[in-house]
Amino acid sequence: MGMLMTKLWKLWWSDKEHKVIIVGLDNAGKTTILYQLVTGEVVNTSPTIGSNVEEVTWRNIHFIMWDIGGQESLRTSWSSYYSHTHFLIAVIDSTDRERLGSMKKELYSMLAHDDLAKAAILIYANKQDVDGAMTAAEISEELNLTSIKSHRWQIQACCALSGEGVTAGIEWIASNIP
Ligand code: G3D
Repeated sequence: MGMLMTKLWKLWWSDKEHKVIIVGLDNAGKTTILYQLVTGEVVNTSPTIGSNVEEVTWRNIHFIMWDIGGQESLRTSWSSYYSHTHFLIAVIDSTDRERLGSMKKELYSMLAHDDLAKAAILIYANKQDVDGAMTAAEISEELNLTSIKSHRWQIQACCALSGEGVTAGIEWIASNIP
């Protein structure tokens, strides 16, 4: 009976749509990652004003992905996207040492938000192709990720231009669907 319930539960979940929001500072690579997932290709991007939304199907799992503009003036509106979010993807430009502190502040403010209390967090350390980029381990340390006990989280090094590492992140998300 237990096994049957588990199978039925998984079937029900695979039929559901899972809301994912993609956040990060402007220029981090959010839109490039989104369209890498949708089309498997790099598309020309321009700064996101408001949001882009796409449906992504990954191994029969349906995701609705919101890519939210990251310019400073738009960050105050991020919380209006939070309700019913299952997964939060935070994209970091690993070459942008100067603004990692700003991203840390945004990350911890998101973790404290009630609407994200149950969301699992995937952090992409993007732009790993660029010489001198911070490694995922460096970013993890700077962001003090090991202190996060309230949420499931994962950091994944990636290059949105080639797609390297992007799939591994989505696999982590898929494996964290209850
Ligand atoms: P955003 O949606 O977070 O604002 P975009 O960021 O997806 O628009 O990307 C911003 C710029 O970073 C784009 O360059 C994009 O091609 C580049 N970029 C995204 N991911 C990577 C990556 O992994 N490596 C490198 N080298 N560049 C990346 P442009 O020149 O179009 O502004």
